[in-house]
Amino acid sequence: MTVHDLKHAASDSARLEAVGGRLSRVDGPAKITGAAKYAFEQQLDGLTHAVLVGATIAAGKVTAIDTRAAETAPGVLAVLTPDTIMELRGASDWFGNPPALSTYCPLAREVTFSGQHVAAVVAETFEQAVAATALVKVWYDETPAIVDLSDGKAGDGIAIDAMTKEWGDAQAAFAEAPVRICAAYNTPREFQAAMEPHGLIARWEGDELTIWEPSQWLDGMARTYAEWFGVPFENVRLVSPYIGGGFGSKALALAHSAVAAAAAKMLGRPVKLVLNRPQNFTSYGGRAATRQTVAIGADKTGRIQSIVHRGVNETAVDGMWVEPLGSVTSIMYATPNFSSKQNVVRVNTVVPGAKRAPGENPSAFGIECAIDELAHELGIDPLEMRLINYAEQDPHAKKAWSTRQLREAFAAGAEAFGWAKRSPQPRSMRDGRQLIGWGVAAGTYPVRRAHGEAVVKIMADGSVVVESSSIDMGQGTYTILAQTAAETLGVPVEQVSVKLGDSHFARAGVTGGSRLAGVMTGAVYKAAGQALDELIGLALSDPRSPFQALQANTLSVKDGRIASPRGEGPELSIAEFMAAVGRDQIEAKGDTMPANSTPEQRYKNYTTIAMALPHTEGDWSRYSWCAHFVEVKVDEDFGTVRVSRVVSALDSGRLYNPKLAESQWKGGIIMGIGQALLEEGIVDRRHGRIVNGNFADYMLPTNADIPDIQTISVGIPDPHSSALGGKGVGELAIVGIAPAIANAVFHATGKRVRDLPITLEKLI
Ligand code: MCN
Ligand code: MOS
Repeated sequence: MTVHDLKHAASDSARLEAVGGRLSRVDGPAKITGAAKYAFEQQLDGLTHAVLVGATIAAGKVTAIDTRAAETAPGVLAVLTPDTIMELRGASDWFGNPPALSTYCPLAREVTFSGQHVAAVVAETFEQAVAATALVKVWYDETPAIVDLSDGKAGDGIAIDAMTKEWGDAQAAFAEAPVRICAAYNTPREFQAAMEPHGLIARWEGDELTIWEPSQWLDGMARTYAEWFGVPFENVRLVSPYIGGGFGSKALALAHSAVAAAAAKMLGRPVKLVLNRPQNFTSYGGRAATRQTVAIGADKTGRIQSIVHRGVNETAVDGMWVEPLGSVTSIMYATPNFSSKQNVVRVNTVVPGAKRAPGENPSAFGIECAIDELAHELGIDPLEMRLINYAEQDPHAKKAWSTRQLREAFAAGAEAFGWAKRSPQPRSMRDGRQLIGWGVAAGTYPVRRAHGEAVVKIMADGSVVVESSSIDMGQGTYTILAQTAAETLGVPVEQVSVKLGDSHFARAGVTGGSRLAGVMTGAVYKAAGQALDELIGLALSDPRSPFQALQANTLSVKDGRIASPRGEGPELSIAEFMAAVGRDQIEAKGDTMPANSTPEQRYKNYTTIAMALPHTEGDWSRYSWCAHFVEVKVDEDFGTVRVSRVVSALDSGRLYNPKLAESQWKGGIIMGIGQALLEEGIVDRRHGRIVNGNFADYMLPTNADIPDIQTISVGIPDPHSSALGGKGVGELAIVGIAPAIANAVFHATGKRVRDLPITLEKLI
């Protein structure tokens, strides 16, 4: 331990294994040594390989496909086209709404985006399948594509009424405000860019389907497969113990998933299909490109009188994605008058999807830059500006915050960063030819809640097994659930093994919206509590129990040993006790659903998102909060921007494991640095094609781009947010970091860049 670590340990739980302890990732050694087996590493007998053929146009019809040459190529087992692939049934959406069409074909006849799957080759080897795809000839009847939001054909789009938020008279109050700013902010198409690609291995045994596929939602995806193939939900088993990142992209079964599962059924052999890197940019959607206009009217003291916000995001021609752009705008600052509206515009793209903090992330880019512009206009320090307009309650829901340590975050962050030493004028701080800029921005993410289920088993040897069909894609689920079970049962954490990533374990809902940790610690706490009650009940009442003679009404378990709390009578290890009473195991299944829930409600809770609990339910409005302080250095001659320092103070309530929460926050900050300076999906205007769909041209931050990042936890336990008092961690820190950088760049250069990413040509 370094001195730094010790200092942390003092404020966290003293015991590593307890909830709140800085236990290292329990899955770490398996990952470092290569023992962890990822989905595509399964070795199955008779495995075949499928490779997809993607459309080379962005809009039009497939008029003909010539498969003859491919079919006779070495090793080829089948060439699938819209005409030859088996017919699937339509599946319900993630709310559980029934499908619009009764059948589903995952290979397209009507092309709505470049790269859309139109055919697939299955062969004995991967190389044979790749070679044969080059022999598949596809003819198209091409029609003009709407390439992106700036396309003249795109139009204003469709108004999404559900996104409208209004109170007071925002337009009139804005018109009358003595100080006004109004600006447009744009974010480009961005991608989740997880290291592990998408893909799967599908195997049928009779009408039972096993899928090895990286997944953020085993139960939801199992439902989709079951519906596509018309088999009972229980017949589908998804396996996904390790995942190389998802960032929102791996929650749904997608067209390529359907192709592989259908091919396996048709051939009667297991099929492996893994998307290549370019296909990972077109087979599922990243963050939609967005445009926002933010108008703020204030009085001369900086008090906001009105916010008028208009947003647009791109969606697909044949699918709907709404990126809620007014989500942060409507809650961050107190204002008597407010109006936010949003449209979506259809363009020829794959349906955009969830990328870490969908909605909140671009929303914060708009409002957190705009507030900085207002501060500059008024000559008020941007941190002070935020305090002047601090929202003491949720301005939209008009409810009290469950907990909001944002003021504490501003104070702690400013102190650690040295904000007081900032000189207010742009271009007033420099280090030789490097202009120095300091920027601040806030972030937030709602506490999304749902019910969870877990099985906890106390084994004959005293070990404990926790089972859940939830997942760990790197956040730390294995570790925090081991800590929760260890603390609740009073056993050393090394005796606990957590098994995740199998849909035949106790059910779990989606790992999205930063909810899993709160949901699953609650479920494991409950199941472990039930297992403990059973253990103690047995010890007190079983005739074979050495404790029975004590006539006690309770016992305690500490460090895996059972004893009377007053130290009377025997003391036995759990293993000795289990032997004495002749038990193999004690098993408890616990869930946080209301006791009278029907099986249908339980099924719906785990396989759809329809039963999530609103974050403004009851008397409280529940959010995590953060404040980012950023220093940038901008080269005066070249316009290159480097982030040289980040200090972020964050309120995620109680932390289950501060070491892992810090790592999550830093991950979000790093991703936010990428968003601010590097990431941008570029569309070729002639063909509507993503031209930088690879890791060489789609720029992502590397270690050399990332400075030392300091994170400070300012959270306090929030009893209204989760069973153990934690709020969400996973997405919080990616919210607000890009505007903090944009504001720092303005402070350094005097130039406002309102289009992400902030590349050097925009500064020259
Ligand atoms: N945690 C904590 N204290 C809390 C809450 C969480 O210590 N009060 C820590 C735990 O280690 C927990 C982790 O933070 O495992 C994340 O918890 P939570 O905020 O509940 O988020 P989820 O477990 O639901 O994870 C999903 C979230 C989302 S939605 C995206 S997107 C995202 C993210 O997590 N994708 C990730 N973090 C990611 N991290 C990795 N490595 N890879 C991804 O794809
Ligand atoms: Mo996260 S984008 O909600 O999976």
